Amino acid sequence: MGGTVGKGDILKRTWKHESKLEAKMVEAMQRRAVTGSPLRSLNTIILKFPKIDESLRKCRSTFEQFDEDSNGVIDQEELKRCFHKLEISFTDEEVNDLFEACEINKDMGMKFKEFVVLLCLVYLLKDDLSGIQSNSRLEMPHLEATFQNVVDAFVFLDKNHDGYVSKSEMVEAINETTSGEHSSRRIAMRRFEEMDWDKNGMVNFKEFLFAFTRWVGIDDIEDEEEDEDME
Ligand SMILES: [Ca+2]
Ligand SMILES: [Ca+2]
Ligand SMILES: [Ca+2]
Repeated sequence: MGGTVGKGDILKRTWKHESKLEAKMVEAMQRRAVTGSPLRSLNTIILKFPKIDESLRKCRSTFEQFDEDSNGVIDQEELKRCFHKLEISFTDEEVNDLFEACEINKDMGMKFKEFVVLLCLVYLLKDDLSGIQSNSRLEMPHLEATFQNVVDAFVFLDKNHDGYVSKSEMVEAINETTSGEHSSRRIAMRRFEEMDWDKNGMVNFKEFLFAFTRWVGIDDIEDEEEDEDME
């Protein structure tokens, strides 16, 4: 089997976490992984793309609602009021961390896609972050189901449950799907490189989310290249 988890994964895992938030993200993901993923193949995820896309698009109205001055971005003050309405009471530090985690320029505010990523991170972390009561929900049931699908997809790919998707895990997932077609490794590599933003050889949940939103198609059309390989 070509998809075993190599030594490199273990070395990279000991890298210092970028931030407290990233550490929380990895912990949360490891906890979710304990119960495993209901997904059995990459295809089951891909089949869900249209539904996920539709559900994420519905967030657009939420985004517009919180973009109070309708300038196309949500700034930090608008976000704080947004969290307030969702009954999430983050500290300023946590809001800062979230902005940083999503690599959002604080002066510019966040665009729709970054908002989706941020909400999904909040969903993942809602059991950990101080501001969210254990009984607090995002009040968006369809969205929670969608975010759960995304988390399941990540857990499916993260075979060794360390909170990161490594290159070999990606190859393994693609190989299972395509039963060893010779082009599959190349496709897996390309998918992986798309995901691994900071090129550190591991994909964390945040990187996965940004790639995922692109795959399901909530991005602007100009970003769509020859993406037929997944089908
Ligand atoms: Ca705004
Ligand atoms: Ca892993
Ligand atoms: Ca990375």
